[in-house]
Amino acid sequence: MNHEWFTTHCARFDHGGCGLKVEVADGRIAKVLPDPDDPFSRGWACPKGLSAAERLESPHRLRKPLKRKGSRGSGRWEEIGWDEALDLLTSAFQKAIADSGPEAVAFAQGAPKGPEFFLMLRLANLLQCPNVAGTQHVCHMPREQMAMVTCGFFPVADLEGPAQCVLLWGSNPIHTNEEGVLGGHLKECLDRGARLIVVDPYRTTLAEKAEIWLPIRPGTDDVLALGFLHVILREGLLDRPFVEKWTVGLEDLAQAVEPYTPERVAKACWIEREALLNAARLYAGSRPACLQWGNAVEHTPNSAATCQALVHLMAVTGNLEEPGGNIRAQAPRLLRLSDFIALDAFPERPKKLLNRHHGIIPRLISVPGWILIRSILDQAPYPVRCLYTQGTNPMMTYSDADSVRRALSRLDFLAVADQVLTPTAALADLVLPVTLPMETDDLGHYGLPHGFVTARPKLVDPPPECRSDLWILNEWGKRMGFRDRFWDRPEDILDAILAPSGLSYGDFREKGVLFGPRKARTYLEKGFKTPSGKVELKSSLLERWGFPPLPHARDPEPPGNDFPLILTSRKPKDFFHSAYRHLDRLRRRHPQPQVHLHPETAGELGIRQDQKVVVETPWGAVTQRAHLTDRVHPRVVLADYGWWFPERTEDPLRGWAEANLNRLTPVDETDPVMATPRVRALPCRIRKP
Ligand SMILES: Nc1nc2c(c(=O)[nH]1)N[C@H]1C(S)=C(S)[C@@H](COP(=O)(O)OP(=O)(O)OC[C@H]3O[C@@H](n4cnc5c(=O)[nH]c(N)nc54)[C@H](O)[C@@H]3O)O[C@H]1N2
Ligand SMILES: Nc1nc2c(c(=O)[nH]1)N[C@H]1C(S)=C(S)[C@@H](COP(=O)(O)OP(=O)(O)OC[C@H]3O[C@@H](n4cnc5c(=O)[nH]c(N)nc54)[C@H](O)[C@@H]3O)O[C@H]1N2
Ligand code: SF4
Ligand SMILES: [Mo]
Repeated sequence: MNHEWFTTHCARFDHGGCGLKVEVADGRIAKVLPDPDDPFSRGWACPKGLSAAERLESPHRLRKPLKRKGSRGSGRWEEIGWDEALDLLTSAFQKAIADSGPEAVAFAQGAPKGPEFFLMLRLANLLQCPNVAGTQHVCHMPREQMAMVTCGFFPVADLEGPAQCVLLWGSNPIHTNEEGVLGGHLKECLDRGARLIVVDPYRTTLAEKAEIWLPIRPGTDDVLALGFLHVILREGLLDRPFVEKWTVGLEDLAQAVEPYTPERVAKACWIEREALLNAARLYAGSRPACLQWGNAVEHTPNSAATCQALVHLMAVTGNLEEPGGNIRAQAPRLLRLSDFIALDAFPERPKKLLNRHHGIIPRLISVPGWILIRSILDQAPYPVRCLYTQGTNPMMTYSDADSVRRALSRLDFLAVADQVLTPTAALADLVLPVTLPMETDDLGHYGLPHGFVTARPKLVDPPPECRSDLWILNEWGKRMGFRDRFWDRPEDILDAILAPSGLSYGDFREKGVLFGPRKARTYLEKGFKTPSGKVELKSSLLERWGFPPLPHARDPEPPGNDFPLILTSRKPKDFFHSAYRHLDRLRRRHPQPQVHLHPETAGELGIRQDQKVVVETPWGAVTQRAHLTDRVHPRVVLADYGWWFPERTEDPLRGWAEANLNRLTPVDETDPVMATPRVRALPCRIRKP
């Protein structure tokens, strides 16, 4: 037998990053093990990463391009070749553009996976098409954009630095391993003795380890953040020299947080007043301290103000750009994103974005998914007729999933590139089977603000009729008439991205990871990248764009009689959003969707462990199994997200509706700056079916 070991980085099971050692025998992956020498994960990998071989060989995998045969969603397909597939794609898009202009077509991708999102933006820009939809408005952009307006960079928790205290806010890195590296770094940071504060409504393993756990009422992070600021400013716990020299707007901020007394905040957030005081004092009194914030802080219609207030917390405590605080990670030298996405080809882009029509922040790179869906349904401000999606499953991951279904069904043409036949793919006219990690050269973390890129080389051949996203877009782009703006081969794209670093893909593959330079306190030389050159506690940019320049919070309403519980959620530990329920190894760990509720609450409702229950909000009802646990407050329930059933092949839509959390999430109220709908903290009730 011919076999050999290789090293690579785990990819596309989350944002990726753990180092893997892979044995290839006779052209197949024989073994996948954690890589003890990897600089990030140092010998650790989760069950998802270790399922990489099963992912390649799964019987559920798409292996041929499929063209719809019956009516939309009927589950009848014809296998076709790539030439015909690319012709169909090209002619559908060309026809829509010729009839109604480039606004009539759209593209979409969800969570960041690799460089293909940016290549899709390139094609859209060359076409003068502003409609590239994404999930950034609920994923990182509220944090990133509010940081950009406040201090001009995205502050990354420096868990590798000398942090004395970690404030973990709505983030659970040992499950989600944010950007693929934070779980391991956090563990080491705590092992070195850093003190831990956790803000989470669920008593997670980390909450159990924490010195202070604030079991926040879901959706009140804005109030709590202002409460922290109130205590810190009132008690003079701020870093005065930094604040005086490097910030503007302290007086205004002090006024804005003045009403958020510990009493008021404790009542609104369902926490102890003393615990709040202790947490604010511990965080502000530890130097340096880092704030690791997660998705939960950007899942409410007040996402922008919440994130802004959290940046203020880092700033007033002097932790911005401080080793062990929240640093500005420097990217390695790579092709500039604006060049890669051919921004020059479409100067009108900002004006044409649907985002402008909805009056949200002008700097968002993608169109919030629900805004695209509204345009398809309302045909306003213009009708969108054709959609290409890659690496996204909007039927499961966009809010108000029933509207998504209606909108997708209404398109003239939908093409979906995926690895399996998802509920979204089931509604398509054309389904394209993609290659997976280890089957094609790939590069991770390009375009993310963490200061490194990871190599994910090709180790085995893909199934003969699968193609990489880069290949598909590159070939399609040439057929759309941009031969001179695309490449001969997809490998050339990776070389082009790496060229400024002086490395070829082959060199990079040998290195494994490319880090940017590590620098601290760059503001001492150049100031902060804001209009005033300082950290703007009162944001001149938000003001210029017509938004409130200071953070504000909304006191929550007491739960009503009809919906007495509060529903929240988190990412599935053993899956990636809606993906990978088809892998037995992972599915065995988590066979069915579960809603976590307190035994007292279950007792009142006469509900037993594992019983099927209806989870209902004012917007819809789904069924999951009751999981009784005292890790949640009796009035809070935490439901599973992303569930469909790949094994239900008798149903063309694979049971998409039954347990789908996003049939319970509305888009009727959204953040005015970031367009974030209410993803968490929904009024809810639980009943027997
Ligand atoms: N209720 C609720 N909704 C949420 C969230 C939440 O917490 N709660 N989280 C939000 C967040 S943070 C995000 S990022 C979004 C995620 O939203 P999506 O990105 O839409 O989520 P996924 O389910 O990961 O869908 C990705 C699809 O890509 C496929 N895929 C995997 N690898 C590849 C590849 O290499 N190429 C191609 N073409 N396809 C591939 C998978 O099979 C899967 O079907 O969801 C958001 N929606
Ligand atoms: N296993 C796995 N890993 C993933 C992903 C995945 O789908 N699966 N997705 C990836 C993506 S795209 C992203 S964006 C990241 C997200 O990763 P994280 O930022 O860690 O986000 P979540 O898991 O959604 O939620 C984190 C914590 O928020 C808590 N929480 C729920 N509601 C609230 C609330 O109202 N306030 C507060 N303060 N906390 C609350 C939850 O109990 C949970 O412990 O994970 C990435 N990694
Ligand atoms: S934590 Fe993420 S990067 Fe690490 S092995 Fe698991 S899925 Fe892969
Ligand atoms: Mo995300």
